[in-house]
This record gives sequence, structure tokens and C-alpha cells, in this order.
Amino acid sequence: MILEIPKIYPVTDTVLSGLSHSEQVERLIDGGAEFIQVRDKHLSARDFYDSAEKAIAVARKSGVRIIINDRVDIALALEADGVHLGQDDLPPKYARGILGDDAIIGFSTHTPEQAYLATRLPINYIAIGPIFSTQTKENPEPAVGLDGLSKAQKAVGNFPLVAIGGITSVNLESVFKAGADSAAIIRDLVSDADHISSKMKELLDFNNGR
Ligand code: TZP
Ligand code: MG
Repeated sequence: MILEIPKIYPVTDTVLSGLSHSEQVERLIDGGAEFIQVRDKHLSARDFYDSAEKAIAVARKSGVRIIINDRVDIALALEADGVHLGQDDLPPKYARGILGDDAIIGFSTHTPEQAYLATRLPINYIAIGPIFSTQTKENPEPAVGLDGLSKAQKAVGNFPLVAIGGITSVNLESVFKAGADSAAIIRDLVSDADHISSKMKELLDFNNGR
């Protein structure tokens, strides 16, 4: 079954927000988020497990889905809804074998060619980025731009496509126009801890034409 991925896909960041993953998840859900990635490039496996466990407990209360970045083992241990993998993580084929058919598996790509190749993998969505320049990711790949996004969309056909990297309320519309099904957003959503819920609402309202 093709994944229906919400248009706005928030990703947590404890450094940018100064908040725990569970606090961010709580605020994002207050703002209307339905599908959230928990991402942490600094914690030990043990601490990421503990922190993601709390985030999942919060999300379960509202039926919100949680995707774990990078760590198939932690997604499995916590019975998370899925995992998001990069080009250098465990290959999706093995992640699928470990997590089973019901898990949501997302896969990062950085060129239209990689996006095309990803359509053959046992995954549920393809992410392409960075679309614009970003300071959130360490050592980011070159920005693919709206042109690269549009090429990737043509290459993947109706495979769910998530755009990521430098997306804000200002350029959001351009990303959908270029063919993204969903926009994954970190900095613009979580960097101002007091306005995470209102920012989430603003992005959803904007997208709904209000
Ligand atoms: N992958 C490509 S760009 C990026 C990741 C994880 C970071 C996106 O963060 P932001 O703050 O929305 O640019
Ligand atoms: Mg990764």
C-alpha cells in the first residue's frame, strides 16, 4: 500500500530547540503534526533509546506516528512506526527484514539518479535533499535546488517523495510546486522553542490555503 505521508513532516533536533525529543514531539502534536521523525546525531545508543522511548509514549497518546532516524535497532526495540535511513546506514533490504512488512522505511537520496535507484528498494518513501542550503546537517551534500527536486519527482513517478533541506514557510509552496509530496523541516519548525506549536499550525494552515 502506498504511504499517505502528511504534507508537513517535522524532524526533532535537541541542539536547535534546547528541548528533549519528547517535549518537541508534544509541542509539534499540539500544533497538529501527525508524523514526526526523531533525529539525534549526538546521543549514545542508550540515551537515544531512553529519549526516543519517551517521545513515542507521548505520540502514542494521540496516535501520531514516530520514525526513528538511522537506528534500526532502536526502532525495533521501541516498536516505532518506522525508520529513516541514509545512504551510509544499514541497507533498506536488511532493515525491512528486521522490522517487517508493516514498518515505514524512508530513505535519503541526494541526486535525481539516487532517487530513481531508490524506487527499486523495499521502502515507503524517498527523501531528496538538501533542496536549499542548510546549516542543520553536518557536511551536507550539494543543494539539488528546485530543479533537482523536479527531476527527482519525474524519476520516481508516484513513489512518495519528501523534500528536505532549508525548507521554510517562505519557500514551502515552491517545494510542493516542484513535485514534493511532503516537506521535512527542522530549523524553521523547532529552533524557536516557544513557537513550535504555532509554527506547526502556521505551516499546516498555509498549506491548507488559510
Ligand atoms: N538531510 C538533508 S538536509 C537535512 C537533512 C537531515 C537537514 C534539514 O534541516 P533544515 O533545518 O530543515 O534545513
Ligand atoms: Mg542516517
